[in-house]
Amino acid sequence: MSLRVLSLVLLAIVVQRAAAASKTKEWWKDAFIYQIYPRSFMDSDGDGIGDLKGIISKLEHFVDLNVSAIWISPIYVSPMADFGYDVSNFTDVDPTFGNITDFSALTAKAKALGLKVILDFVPNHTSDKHPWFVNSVKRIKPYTDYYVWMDGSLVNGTIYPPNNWLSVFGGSAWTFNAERGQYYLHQFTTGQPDLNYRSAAVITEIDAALTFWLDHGVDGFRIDAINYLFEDIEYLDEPRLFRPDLPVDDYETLDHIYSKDQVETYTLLKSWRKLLDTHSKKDKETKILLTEAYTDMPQTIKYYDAGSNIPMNFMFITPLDNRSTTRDFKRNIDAWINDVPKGHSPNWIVGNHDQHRVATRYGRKRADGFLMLAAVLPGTGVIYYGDEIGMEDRNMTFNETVDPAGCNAGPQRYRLKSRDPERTPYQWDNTTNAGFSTGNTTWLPVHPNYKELNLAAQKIDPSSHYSLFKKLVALKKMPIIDSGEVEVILVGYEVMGVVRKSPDVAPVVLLMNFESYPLVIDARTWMNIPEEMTVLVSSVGSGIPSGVTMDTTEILLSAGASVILTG
Ligand SMILES: *[C@@H]1O[C@H](CO)[C@@H](O)[C@H](O)[C@H]1NC(C)=O
Ligand SMILES: *[C@@H]1O[C@H](CO)[C@@H](O)[C@H](O)[C@H]1NC(C)=O
Ligand SMILES: *[C@@H]1O[C@H](CO)[C@@H](O)[C@H](O)[C@H]1NC(C)=O
Ligand SMILES: *[C@@H]1O[C@H](CO)[C@@H](O)[C@H](O)[C@H]1NC(C)=O
Ligand SMILES: *[C@@H]1O[C@H](CO)[C@@H](O)[C@H](O)[C@H]1NC(C)=O
Ligand SMILES: *[C@@H]1O[C@H](CO)[C@@H](O)[C@H](O)[C@H]1NC(C)=O
Ligand SMILES: *[C@@H]1O[C@H](CO)[C@@H](O)[C@H](O)[C@H]1NC(C)=O
Ligand SMILES: *[C@@H]1O[C@H](CO)[C@@H](O)[C@H](O)[C@H]1NC(C)=O
Ligand SMILES: *[C@@H]1O[C@H](CO)[C@@H](O)[C@H](O)[C@H]1NC(C)=O
Ligand SMILES: CC(=O)N[C@H]1CO[C@H](CO)[C@@H](O)[C@@H]1O
Ligand SMILES: [Ca+2]
Ligand SMILES: [Ca+2]
Repeated sequence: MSLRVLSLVLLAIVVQRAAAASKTKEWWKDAFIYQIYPRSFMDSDGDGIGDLKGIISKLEHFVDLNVSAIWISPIYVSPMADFGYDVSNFTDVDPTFGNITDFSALTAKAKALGLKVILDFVPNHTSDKHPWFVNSVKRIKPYTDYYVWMDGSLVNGTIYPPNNWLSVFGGSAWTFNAERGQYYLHQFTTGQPDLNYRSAAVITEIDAALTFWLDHGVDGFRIDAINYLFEDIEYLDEPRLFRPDLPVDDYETLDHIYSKDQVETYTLLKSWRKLLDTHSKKDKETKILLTEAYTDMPQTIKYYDAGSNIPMNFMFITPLDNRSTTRDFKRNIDAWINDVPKGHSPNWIVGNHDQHRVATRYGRKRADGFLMLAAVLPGTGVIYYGDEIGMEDRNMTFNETVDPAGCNAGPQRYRLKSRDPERTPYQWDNTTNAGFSTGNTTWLPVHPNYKELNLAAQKIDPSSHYSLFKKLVALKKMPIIDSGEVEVILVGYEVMGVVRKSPDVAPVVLLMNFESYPLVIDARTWMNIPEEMTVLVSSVGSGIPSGVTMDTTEILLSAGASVILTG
C-alpha cells in the first residue's frame, strides 16, 4: 500500500471516530454553563431588583458569549428570607421576578436561540409561609408529617431541643412551634423548615413540581444542598469538634454525621433521574441534573451513578485563600480526571452565589487563570454571572448587609459569613446603576468600580476579560479538549501546566504562574512540548499578545499570569 493510500485509510478512520463521537456527544459535556443570580442580573421595571423580563432582554448576551446553558437561581414564590432559597410555592414564579407567562416566554426565546435553561431547585426545605407548613403546624392531613417534627426534652420545667444539631447559619437547627407543641428541624434559617423525605406524599409533591417545570420547557435542574435531604432517624447528638476559635453554636463546631450525606439521598436522586429520563425521551434531548453537595470526593463521585450529570466539583472554590499550592491543585485535578466513572465527565465550578468572587478569591491577575483552567480541562465549566468581565466583591457595612447568613452572624463576624459581596448588580455599562436598573436604588449597592469595569467597555477592548472568555468558550468546543490526553505538570512548584494532546492535531498547553513575582520558565523541557508555539489567549495584564509565536524554552510569565499556547 502506498503511503498516500495508507494516509487516506487513516484519515477515514479518524473521520469515522469523529462521527461516532459526535453522535454520542451530549450538549453539556464540552460546554460552559452560566449561573444567573436573578435579583442581580437585569431589572426591567426600575424597582431595583432583577427579574425575568430583564433576563429575556439580555439573552443575546449568552448567544454572544456562545455559552451552552444558563442556570437560574430560584425564581419561585418566596417571602425572600433567604432571597428565594425559601420557597412558598414550588410551581409559581414570585411576583418580584414576573409570572409564569414570562417564564414560558423566557424558555421559548432561549430555545429559539439554541440556549438551554436549567432551574435551581431547592428540595431540602420550604419557607415557613408555605401552605404545607402552615397546615402541618395545625396537623391537618395529609400535611401532618410533611416536615421533621420532634418532641423536645423537658428538664426541670424547661423545654430543650431534641438534640444538639446546629443550623448552617448558626444556632440550634430546631425551633419550637408553640401551636403544634413540637420542634421542627431547619438546617438553614428558622424560616426554612426541612421537608420530611421519609414521607411518600412529600416525594410525590416534589415529583409533581419537577414535572411542572419540565413541562414549561426547562432542560434540567441544579439541585440545591442535596446532601441535607435526609437525616438519620435516631436523631442522636452529633460529635463536637475541637474549635475553640468559634462560637459554641457555630455550624462548624459539630461533625455532621447524622444530618448530612445520608445514603438514602442517592436512592431518591435515582428516582428523579428516572423522571427526567422520561422527559428526555419525549423531547429527544438529555435533561440534566447538577447536584450541589459540599462534601468529600468519594461522596461526590457517588452522585454520578445515582444519576447526576454534574456533581459539582468545588475544588477551585473550597481553597478560600491563597494558601493552596500547585501541588494541591494537581492532586485534586488528577483525582477528578481519574475517579470520574466511565461514560461521565468532570466539571469545574469557577464561582457561585455562596462564595467570594473568583477575582477576589485569587486576586484580579490570577482569576483569569482559573477560567482558562476550566476551559482547558475536559468536561463542563460553570461560571457565575460577572466572572466573564472580572467582577469583584464589594465590601458591605453591617447596615448594608441583607443576607441572613451575615445578619445572623452579628456586626463582629458578618464579614466571615455574608454572601452579599458577591451578589451585587451586573455591570453592563458606565451609566446610572451600571445599566442594571433605572430605579433610584438597587437591592444591593452597585460596585463602585463599574465606571471602568463593565461589559460595554470590555466589548470594544480585544484584550479584556470578556474577549478572553469568548475565546475560552470556543476553545472548550475543540475536540482535543473533550477527548485528548490530559497531563497536569508542575514546573517547579510555582507554575502549573496542563498539556492536552491528541493524534494528528497540535497540542494545547496552559501555563499558570501561581506566584506574585515574574518567572522565566523552560516549559519545553518540563512538559515535552514543541519549541515554538503560538499564543491562543493570555490573562489580562500578562503583557503577552495573542497570536505571537513563543520560544517555549524561555517563557516569561509576569506575576499571576497565565497563557494558553498551541501549534
Ligand atoms: C457557537 O458554538 C457552536 C457549537 O456549539 C458553533 O457551531 C458555533 O460556530 C459557535 N459560534 C461562534 C460565533 O463561535
Ligand atoms: C402554587 O401556585 C399555583 C398558581 O398560582 C396554584 O395553583 C397552586 O395551588 C399553588 N400551590 C400551593 C401549594 O399553594
Ligand atoms: C404575566 O404578566 C403579564 C404582564 O407583564 C401579563 O400580560 C400576563 O397576563 C401575566 N400572566 C399571568 C399568568 O398572570
Ligand atoms: C434539675 O433540678 C434538680 C433539682 O433542683 C437539680 O439537682 C438538677 O441539677 C437540675 N437539672 C438540670 C439539668 O438543670
Ligand atoms: C489573594 O491574593 C490577591 C493578590 O494576589 C489578593 O488581592 C487577595 O486579596 C488574596 N485573597 C486572600 C483571600 O487572601
Ligand atoms: C474589604 O474588607 C476586608 C476586610 O475588612 C479588607 O481587608 C479589604 O481591604 C476591603 N476591601 C476593600 C476594597 O475595601
Ligand atoms: C446603621 O443604621 C442605623 C439604623 O438604621 C443607624 O442608626 C446607624 O447610624 C447606621 N450606622 C451606620 C454606620 O451607618
Ligand atoms: C426617584 O427620585 C426622584 C427624585 O428624588 C423622584 O422624583 C422619583 O419619584 C423617584 N423614583 C422612584 C421610582 O422612586
Ligand atoms: C462610558 O462608556 C462609553 C463606551 O461604552 C465611553 O465612550 C464613554 O467615554 C464612557 N464615559 C465615561 C464618563 O467614562
Ligand atoms: C452551599 C449552600 O448552602 N447553598 C445553598 C443551600 O441552601 C441554602 C438555603 O436554602 C442557601 O442559602 C444556599 O445558597
Ligand atoms: Ca424588577
Ligand atoms: Ca433535610
